[in-house]
Amino acid sequence: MNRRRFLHTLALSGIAATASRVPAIAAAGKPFRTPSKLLAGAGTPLRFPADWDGGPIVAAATKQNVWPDTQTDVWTYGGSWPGPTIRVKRGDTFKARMVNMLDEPTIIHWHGMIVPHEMDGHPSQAVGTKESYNYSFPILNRAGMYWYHPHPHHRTAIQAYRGMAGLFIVEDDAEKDLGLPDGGHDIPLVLQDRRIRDSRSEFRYEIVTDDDHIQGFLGDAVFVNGTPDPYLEVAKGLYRFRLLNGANARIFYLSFTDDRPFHIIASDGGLLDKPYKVSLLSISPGERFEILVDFSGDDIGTSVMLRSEETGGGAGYPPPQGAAFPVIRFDVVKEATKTFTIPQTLVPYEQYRAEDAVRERDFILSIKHEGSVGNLDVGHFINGLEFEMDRVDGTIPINELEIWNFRNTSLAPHPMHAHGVQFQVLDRAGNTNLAARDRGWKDTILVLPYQTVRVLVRFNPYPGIYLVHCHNLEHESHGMMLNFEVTGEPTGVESAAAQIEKLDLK
Ligand SMILES: [Cu+2]
Repeated sequence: MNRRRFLHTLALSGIAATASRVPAIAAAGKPFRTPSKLLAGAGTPLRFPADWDGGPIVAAATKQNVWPDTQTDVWTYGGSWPGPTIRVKRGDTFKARMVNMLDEPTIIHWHGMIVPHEMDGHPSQAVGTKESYNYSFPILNRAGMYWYHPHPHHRTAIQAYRGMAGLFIVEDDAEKDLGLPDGGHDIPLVLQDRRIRDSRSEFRYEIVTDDDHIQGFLGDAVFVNGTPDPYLEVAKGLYRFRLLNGANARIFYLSFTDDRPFHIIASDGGLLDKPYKVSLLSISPGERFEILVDFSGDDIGTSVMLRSEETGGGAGYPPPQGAAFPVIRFDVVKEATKTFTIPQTLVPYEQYRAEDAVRERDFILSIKHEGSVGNLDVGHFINGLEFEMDRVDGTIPINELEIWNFRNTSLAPHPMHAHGVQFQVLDRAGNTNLAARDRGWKDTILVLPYQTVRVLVRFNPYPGIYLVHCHNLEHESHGMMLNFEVTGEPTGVESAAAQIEKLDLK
């Protein structure tokens, strides 16, 4: 038994130890439909969203060939399933116009991007049918993969589920100098799950069971870049895969079917200081990781599957979410025409120190569930509060380092996301020896059941109203979100170049 299997066994034993505390979630997770044809060598070629053309980003109900032979009702940005990929360079000014052709309000949030409040997609900025919103902001962020999705109050979950999401990729010189795999060896992988109807005419979205309320909405089919049963033909070489968990609620526990190691090179806010070798990586809704995967030792004609493993659940462990399932198959079909190597080091960055923090604040994460099994009344809270649009729940002086304690007192995991900032993990369950997945710049951090994760946070350069919320979109839409106001004078907003210099956002 290797170490990972042993940990899973421990996790399973955790269920028994905490069974009395987990009445509703113990049987959670529909068994995942296993697309066996993936294993048989068939499937659907991985699709790639088109690059954004610079024109209006129109949110609208459309029909798309999600499956090659079927028209499916989805809501899209720019008529693209998934949304068009936006590529920008650090220091540029990004300008775009969002046009709402849905029958309900919407607004775009640029997840992970440091932007002025007016550009952030706060739900109070949502615009109605046939209205538009103009965005313009300098690109301050480090090179990395960010993303954009809707953020209207109560409707984020359904709009994202219907298909509104796209990638926002920032490039910079520090990244370019590393010579990482590029071109056809630089592949985005957007992971999502859906419940599908037999007719495939639309995706089902019905929040019905206790588990739907407590765990969030879990699908019974997985999609990568919107592709069902996906496979990708690869060469015998090194690949950079950029992973986004764009699912509403599902946490993926990724490994390869041959347990091969791979290297994590980047997290939410871009490149790490060096590559970290792992063979299992969990990714929760809203998070991004970039990994290097080497196929150079594989024989042409062979395949390896990226899968999501089953987990045991229990206190301090990932929750059970059904059986293991395949995510995407890689078919090794040819020799590589270009050779890439794994860098020894990546891009250094300022490491925050706990002793420099000027205050701490608590975010108590809780779920209220009352009533009988099968008919629970469920609420999701931060510090006992549900979101109110016009209530400001805290003020944070600009440019002061704080320690935020995310204390999960509930039986569900919460991927906690802050707007307007990239933060760093201080410790998880008191352990400052961080796993690779907790290193680097983060904007979304998974807080497991009954666990405390502490992060170091400093807002700069923009004052204004921002949000902290759970990125389990059902939890968020049920109100697990607070407003806070960053106070003080804006710093360094004369120009993007000046801001980058002052912030040392390497
Ligand atoms: Cu949550």
